[in-house]
Amino acid sequence: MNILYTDDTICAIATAQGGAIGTIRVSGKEAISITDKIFTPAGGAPLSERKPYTLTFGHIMSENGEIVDEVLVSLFRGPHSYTGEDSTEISCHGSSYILQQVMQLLVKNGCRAAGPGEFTQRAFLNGKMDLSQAEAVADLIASTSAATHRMAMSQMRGGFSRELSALREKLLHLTSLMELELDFSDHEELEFADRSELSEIASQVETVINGLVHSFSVGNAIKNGIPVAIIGETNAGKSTLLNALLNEERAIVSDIHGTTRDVIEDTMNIDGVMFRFIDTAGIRETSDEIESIGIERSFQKLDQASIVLWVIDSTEAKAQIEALKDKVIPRCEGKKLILVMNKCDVTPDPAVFVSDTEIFFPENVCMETISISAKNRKGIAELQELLVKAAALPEVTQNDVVVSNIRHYEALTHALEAIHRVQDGLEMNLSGDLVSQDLRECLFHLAEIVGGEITNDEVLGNIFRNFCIGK
Ligand SMILES: Nc1nc2c(ncn2[C@@H]2O[C@H](COP(=O)(O)OP(=O)(O)OP(=O)(O)O)[C@@H](O)[C@H]2O)c(=O)[nH]1
Ligand SMILES: [Mg+2]
Repeated sequence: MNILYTDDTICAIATAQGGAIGTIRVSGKEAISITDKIFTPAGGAPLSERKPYTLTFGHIMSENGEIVDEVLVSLFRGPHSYTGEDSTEISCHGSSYILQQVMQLLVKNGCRAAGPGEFTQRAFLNGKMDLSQAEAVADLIASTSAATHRMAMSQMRGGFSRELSALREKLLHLTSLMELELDFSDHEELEFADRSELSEIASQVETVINGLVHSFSVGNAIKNGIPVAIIGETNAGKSTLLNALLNEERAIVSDIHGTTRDVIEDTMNIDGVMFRFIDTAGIRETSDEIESIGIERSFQKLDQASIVLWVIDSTEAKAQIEALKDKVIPRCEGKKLILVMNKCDVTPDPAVFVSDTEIFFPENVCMETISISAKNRKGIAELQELLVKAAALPEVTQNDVVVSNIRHYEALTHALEAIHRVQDGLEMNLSGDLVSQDLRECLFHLAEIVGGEITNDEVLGNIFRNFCIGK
């Protein structure tokens, strides 16, 4: 699909199968005239002579004069439509046979069947919304919880875009001050904005970008689930615990040490909070190359998680804690760590271990202990309660700007690096043209998010490919 090919008229079924009503959208220069060719109004003028934003009842007629369906057609004229072009929406009875017949008639009369996201792509290209808003449309359709819905709604309505445009204003102001300095730098008698004022503006910009970058951990947790790494020695019962938490035999369990070689992930909603559980390869000394790679991944997942379930076989608790504490605990700084004493069915009194072991917990490791039997599903409900408590995601409202899209996060991270260089440059009294270069880079990365003139076809293609057809 040529991403910038928007001259033709497109059509698509916009509703899911199986409903009572099915809607077909048509958009493009000839949307109204093509719809007129297959639609006979029950009375009065053809669509092309009607006012926009009206509903017209009538029939879709087949080529041999048979009635395909009784329908309602809504009429929109560009630029005041979703795509910014002339559009119609044909509401039929929701039979997939009828919908296919109407699609075929449209195509025979000059429409092209739309690819995924093509309507929203046109809305973007016609300036109805920026790229971050277009992406929010997809998020809104995919939203499955109050929090994902609120984030997408705020982004689609332009909350994020407004924040970015305020940043852009500030940066442009800063750039113009810098450039003034450059233009007149030969005139030593002239005074320019003093650099502490420039630093102040740069620092305001830095604070906002930094806040946005940090909001991603919340946004990502809401969208993709809070990452919970399940780690521990081999045979501690990690995979058994994963299966218990997911209530499904997801991972292979066996009494052979080193059963799990690769990372296994799945999400589960507990009390309205989405968790992403990550079972990992058991940590032990090994000469097996593949197992070593698996163990490396276990540590990567531990680093990326916000909650860590350290599963310990309580029949050998003390030894297991001693063996791993130096590898695990320092990596848990800033995270919630839950020591899961497993196999409590075979250890009658598992209350002793932690106090019995000399462990140093850095101040910012928040640690809890719980005894369970993953195999007998004992203590799982209590563990779930602990998890929900540990999750403690802030309440997101429709007014909050929370970054949840990895593309935006990456662009913001680059913008943050650039503004840090600007700040350093100002502090070190670097020449204006060097600082200006970094300022322009910062602006460039912010513009990537909303899709300025620099956005290339490949980026657009990647974004809209993931949409559903008809949107
Ligand atoms: N008695 C008892 N046995 C358990 C419990 N949980 C797990 N097991 C057993 O412990 C053995 C290892 O379980 P897994 O879940 O495969 O352990 P793992 O930690 O995933 O092991 P690796 O993948 O090798 O790192 C299996 O034989 C399980 O049936 C439990 O609560 N009580
Ligand atoms: Mg396992």
